[in-house]
Amino acid sequence: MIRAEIKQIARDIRTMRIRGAGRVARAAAVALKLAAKTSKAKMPAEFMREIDRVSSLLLATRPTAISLPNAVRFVTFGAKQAKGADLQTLQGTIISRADEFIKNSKEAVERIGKIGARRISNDDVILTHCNSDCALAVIKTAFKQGKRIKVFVTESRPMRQGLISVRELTKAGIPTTLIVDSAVRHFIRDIDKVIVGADSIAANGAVINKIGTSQIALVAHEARVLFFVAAESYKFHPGTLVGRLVEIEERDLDEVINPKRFPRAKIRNPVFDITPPEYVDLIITERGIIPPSAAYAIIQNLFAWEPGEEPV
Ligand code: RI2
Repeated sequence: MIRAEIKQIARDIRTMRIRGAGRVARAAAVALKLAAKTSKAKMPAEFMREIDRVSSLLLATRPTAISLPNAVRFVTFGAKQAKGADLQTLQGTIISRADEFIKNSKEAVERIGKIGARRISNDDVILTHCNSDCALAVIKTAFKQGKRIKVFVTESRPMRQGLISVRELTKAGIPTTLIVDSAVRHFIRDIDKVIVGADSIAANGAVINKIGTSQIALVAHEARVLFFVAAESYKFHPGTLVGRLVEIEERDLDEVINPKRFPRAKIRNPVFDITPPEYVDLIITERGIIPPSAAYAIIQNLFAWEPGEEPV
């Protein structure tokens, strides 16, 4: 039996009450910690079965952001390795790994803000898409450092998470302009730098992010405007090293429009797209700034797995 609070976290991730690849990952760590803390299991094997069930529930919520499986893997790794450990040790391991993940994740966003802010100059006009804590950390840190900047934010249909960014940026006192997604090319000449987040980054440096990102990258490329991605290292996708393709989530059609209004039309709602590495100038991670071609090395360094074991 999975506890109601844990099921609620999974539901909140699925319905996007909890959203943003980093927040989703941290929520998964919280859910696993809760499962470990409240478990009534009497035996280690029973406890690990419960943890597996909670992991599967979490992993089934959203398919694209690799931050979620990477978080589950990080939190459960120690317990899975601890063959023969007693129940208390296993519980303790899950709880401390969850705390560690959450702490590391928050610190990573802060570091990305500081590292990325160095790439922002006075009088820069920045464009961001959707709502990414990492991208906004860069912008807000630069502004706090006293850099005079202005920000354009795309609405980000269908869920309009751009409005969250507008609220956050204006609250911080940053001059912000809201535009619809299709206005990017119209305004691109006013923009110095594009900064977006990522849900997954493939071994070849391709960036999977909110639908519309790749169109913005194309427009930026054409206009020779710099295109930055801000992402923690747990957004890098280990499976892509062995040829795994990243699944692009397609969500409810109701998010686009009530399908009953157009009964004869097919409606599609993919919520992420893939920006090829050629359009990405640099990736800002908590470990430093890398070109997209270094994604392979990051994945190799960070995600160790046993020979024969499939990466996530
Ligand atoms: P941070 C979001 O996905 C957006 O695509 C955003 O760019 C990305 O996660 C990364 O966000 P969704 O959950 O982790 O809105 O930087 O579908 O906050």
